[in-house]
Amino acid sequence: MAEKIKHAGILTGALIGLLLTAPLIALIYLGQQLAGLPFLPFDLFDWLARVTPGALITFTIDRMVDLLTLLNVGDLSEAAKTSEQMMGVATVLLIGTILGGLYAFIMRRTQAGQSQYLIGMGLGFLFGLPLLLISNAVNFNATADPLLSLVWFITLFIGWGGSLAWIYSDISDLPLQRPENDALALNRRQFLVRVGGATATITLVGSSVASLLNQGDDDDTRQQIADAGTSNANANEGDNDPLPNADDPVQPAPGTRPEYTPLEDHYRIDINTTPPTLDGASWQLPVMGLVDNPTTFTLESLQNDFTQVSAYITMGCISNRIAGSLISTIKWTGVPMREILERVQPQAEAGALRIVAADGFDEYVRTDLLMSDDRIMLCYAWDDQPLLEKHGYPLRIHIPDRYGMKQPKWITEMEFVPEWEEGYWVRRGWSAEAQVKATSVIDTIATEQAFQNDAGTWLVPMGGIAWAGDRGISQVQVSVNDGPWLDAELRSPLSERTWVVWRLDWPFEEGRHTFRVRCVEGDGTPQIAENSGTRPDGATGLHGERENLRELPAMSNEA
Ligand SMILES: Nc1nc2c(c(=O)[nH]1)N[C@H]1C(S)=C(S)[C@@H](COP(=O)(O)O)O[C@H]1N2
Ligand SMILES: [Mo]
Repeated sequence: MAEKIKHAGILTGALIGLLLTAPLIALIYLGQQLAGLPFLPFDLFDWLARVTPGALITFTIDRMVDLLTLLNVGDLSEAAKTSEQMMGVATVLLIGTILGGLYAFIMRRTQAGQSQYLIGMGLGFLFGLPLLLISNAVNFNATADPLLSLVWFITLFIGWGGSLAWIYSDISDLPLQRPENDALALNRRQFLVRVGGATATITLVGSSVASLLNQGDDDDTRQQIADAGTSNANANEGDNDPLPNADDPVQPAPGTRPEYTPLEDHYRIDINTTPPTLDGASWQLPVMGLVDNPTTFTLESLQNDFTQVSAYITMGCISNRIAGSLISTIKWTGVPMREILERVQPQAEAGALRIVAADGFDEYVRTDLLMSDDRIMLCYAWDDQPLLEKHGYPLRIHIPDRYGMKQPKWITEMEFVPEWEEGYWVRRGWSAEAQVKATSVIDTIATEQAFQNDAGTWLVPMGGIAWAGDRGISQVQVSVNDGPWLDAELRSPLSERTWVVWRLDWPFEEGRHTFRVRCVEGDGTPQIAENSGTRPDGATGLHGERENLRELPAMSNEA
């Protein structure tokens, strides 16, 4: 009769599961960096974000943004990405922990001493298989051979399960307390500490090597960007391509955000933890459906066979809060959509264009709108260089006056269909039209740069931006402590599709003040003052800043 083994507890099993999942993730990361294999934790998060009901995912993202705002994290869209990535890794750790506990539970229940390795490896397989299927469905970046991928992950996950069985059985063989007559023997706790040490070492070494490789990649892309030629990002600094309003007498108040967003600072929002990687040379854009002349375009033909147009454009995300950072201005270059329409000839019954992107994102644009707005552009360059991967390489669309959610990146297919339908975010409860709401923001109250006017009055420069899609800004006003609305000066914008920089030199008064800003659209429509959150139509409400102004630094210098 076999002796009954005293199996370690479920918590111990869970702990072993956790300890083994950390190096597992490190090795997956290493595989990504070394061989372009998919990084499953990110794919898992991307997939979760897709299958989770819109309201729940929006709620979660909103809470996350709240938290990050509270923590005062500098770049919100970057930070949001980082925490999404952390959530992906944490989910995989959690699954590994649960499976470790489950393994211990099975062992205690069945006393399956003989088949322990089979059970462990089976669990490893069950762990890996769904992740692999998910990755297969959502990952567009992995460049590795799918067969290599299969072998790699089966080895890793079965190895994970085998190690789980091995460590668990070793630990179950050990006494809880060290036997008094054997100074070299370990007890369970000491053994676990050793296991922890070993897994931590693998995790650390694996992820450090992968990080180093990753660093190299970043340097490469930066080099490519540098090589790509002239950049507009420093157009302010007076190189060969000055901004069109460089000579405007109204200069931004010190501390106003850059009127032209440097490419590397442009906000980024999409449903991917890492952007799809498309090959521009082999990429094709079929424009099909209800058209007389279905045509497949290459990137080269879009760049060479059609008119090239450029425009300074401000884009904002519908989930940008009042005074949030999910809004930027950059130079867009591409083909007028009109010329594509002329080529393919949409039929009378083509009610809308369905645009499909490489990441599974889709949007519909009404044919009427495409026909009536010549500014709609298929865009292949930002800041005078090919789109960066994260911003939609090789092709994205620009539609004036709409939030970013209506403007797919990484376009792979266009199809004219009979009727307009709800696109990706609309199906998840966001606005069908997503027309930009007027917004105005105080960027700076530059007490440090206060100056005296001819009459000897101290003036504090303050300023910021105002934007109403393509509808223009006719007036910006500031009110101090709910007093009268003072007119700000408006700098001529980079284009009728960009934000307007405003400035007000305010006669200094000591004390605790609340500054509030509002704008008026080009046609006289006032900015909506009533507060409403971002969902579903985009945020409204006035931005305010509270400041406790003591004596000005400049005034004390004077004294
Ligand atoms: N294919 C695809 N296109 C997309 C998205 C996406 O998730 N997938 N996100 C949209 C949203 S919500 C915004 S705000 C803009 C942001 O573009 P940017 O990241 O280049 O600034 O891209 C839009 N286009
Ligand atoms: Mo967005």
